[in-house]
Amino acid sequence: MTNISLIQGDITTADVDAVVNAANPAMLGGGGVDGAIHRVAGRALLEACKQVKPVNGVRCPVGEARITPAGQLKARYVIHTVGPRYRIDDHPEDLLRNAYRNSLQLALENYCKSIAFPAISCGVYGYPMDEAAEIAFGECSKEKYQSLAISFYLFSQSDLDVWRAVCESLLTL
Ligand code: AR6
Repeated sequence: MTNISLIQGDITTADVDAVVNAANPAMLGGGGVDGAIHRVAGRALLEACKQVKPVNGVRCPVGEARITPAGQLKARYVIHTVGPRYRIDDHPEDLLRNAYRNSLQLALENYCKSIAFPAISCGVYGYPMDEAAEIAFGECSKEKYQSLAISFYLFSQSDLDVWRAVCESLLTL
């Protein structure tokens, strides 16, 4: 998994083509990493999100992804995806895998060479870090994404430690 790196820090500082946002279906901002991205990206990101046509108030269903320009971020694009709510949504593992898959697919379609992910669903949405890390690595390590430099931004040292341990355990399988 030489194209994958783990970084402890704030994803809004990532110098990559696309930053992935752990959004909600309305895609108009929120708390956590979503709030941080919108704060740094500014008004232009909110306006770009509003351009995405909602269907019954939903701009991005759970497990899907949408791409917009990135406003004031260093990145060119924000890829907004919605992870599952761990104890509420059925088959959260499939939905989380879809969130990664659809984000990576959009990055490739838009000629991105690098992409940064937060730990989707691991905050308010309650997904256990270790289970989420396993799903993330499982999807991101696929051959078809080899051309992408993929970084995971973990917010705290303890989150980074969990992801690193999961990554090492998968490498020794
Ligand atoms: N950089 C990197 N990671 C961060 C940052 C940051 N600046 N800030 C928080 N995290 P969450 P979710 C980590 O709750 O669980 C929003 O309100 C955080 O520590 O942001 O997918 C949306 O609008 C955690 O590990 O996303 C939705 O309503 C991870 O990012 C809802 O929260 C994800 O936590 C989505 O919930």
